[in-house]
Amino acid sequence: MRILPAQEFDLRREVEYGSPEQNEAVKQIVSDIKKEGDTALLRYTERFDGMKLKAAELRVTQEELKAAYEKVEPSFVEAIAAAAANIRAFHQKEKRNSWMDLQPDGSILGQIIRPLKRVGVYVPGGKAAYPSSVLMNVIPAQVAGVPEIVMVTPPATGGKAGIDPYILVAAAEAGVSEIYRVGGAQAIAALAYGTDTIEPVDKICGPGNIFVALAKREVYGAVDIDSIAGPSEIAVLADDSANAAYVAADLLSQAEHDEMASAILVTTSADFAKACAAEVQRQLAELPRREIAAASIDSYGVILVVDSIQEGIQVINRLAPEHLELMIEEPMAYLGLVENAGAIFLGPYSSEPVGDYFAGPNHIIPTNGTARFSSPVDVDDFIKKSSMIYYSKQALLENGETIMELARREGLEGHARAIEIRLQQEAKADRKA
Ligand code: HSO
Ligand code: ZN
Repeated sequence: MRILPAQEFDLRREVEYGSPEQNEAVKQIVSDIKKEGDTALLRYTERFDGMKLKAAELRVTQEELKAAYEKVEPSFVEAIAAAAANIRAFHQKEKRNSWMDLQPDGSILGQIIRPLKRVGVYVPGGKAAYPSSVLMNVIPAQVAGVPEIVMVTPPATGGKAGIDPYILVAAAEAGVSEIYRVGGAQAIAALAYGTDTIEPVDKICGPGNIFVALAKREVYGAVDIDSIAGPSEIAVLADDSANAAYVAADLLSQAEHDEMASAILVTTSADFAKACAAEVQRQLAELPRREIAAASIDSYGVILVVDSIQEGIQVINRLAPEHLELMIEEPMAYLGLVENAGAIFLGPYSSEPVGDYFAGPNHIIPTNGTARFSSPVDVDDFIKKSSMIYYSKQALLENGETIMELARREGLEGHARAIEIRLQQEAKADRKA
């Protein structure tokens, strides 16, 4: 792993996706699904997934869900249920309530919180089909109160026909039973615009390949979408009190996700930098996914040496990493200085996979520096708010002139008169009384 002084590293990371040809292809698919519905959906499923299906076969049956349980280890079912319980408990704390505020003049102002009605969760096929990500998308929507959650996933996994049983079990454990075997841009378009078989949704979330990401961008506006997730990132801030083997293992835990994942160590100790670089090499050689992890470490991995923990935190704040580990002697003392990081792991026992799978917080976290202005997926992503205004007569009489002044300043006489007519009529009625 390269070791550099922090000043010599460009902290801005930009990962761009999507060629013009890919964009064109996605536009075509989306428009075909919009026009032809199921017919186009089945045609693209045959073309891209090699599965010739009838419309009636698109939905995964209850028997298939039951059969999936036979194919996975009972210990997996227990593990996923335990994780789901922790994730649910954490997200319950995020829930917000509608509120109303009674004003002294008798008006009532408030905000009404409602869940979205129908949400679609995309689950990719192939090597990035993570049961844990099913939980991370579905559970916040459920906690928000979304009554209809539907899942789509390609009908073949890693070249084999059939949906990964671990994905089906995760869905069933989370409580999702409406599942369709469709994937790619065609699945996103079907969710957005609906077909005879698939009812349209209000929001689409979940990770996918480049075609899925481009399709989500294409249908945005007709439906809401989640943010487009980039490759995983980890930054570790360590001093020489840290355990180099632990830090190296945590860096590799994210490097193994993707050749484009980024693992960065920021450290106050040149000796620790060397020890950690050696550990990364040692552990990398033993890692089953060493090819992916090595590619990530070679292209995007770096160890930055800084003079102080404060300087290290400045570097972190500029990186705005998806995950940050504070492997320093007194992590709590420095927590307040961290401004930009999607998820912060403190101390030697809070290894990142604890958060990826089990602790409770969501593992869908802003990447690519977007932690500067955005947040991990949470219950708020699945609600909408309505403002509510009940104005009393007293309030309108007291404030009517002010409102009219503002309206006339904007040249909107109709607005002013909507107020004025009330002020005049109420004054007349009061005179009569
Ligand atoms: N670290 C990944 C999430 C994940 N890890 C899923 C394992 N499975 C992105 O935050
Ligand atoms: Zn991970």
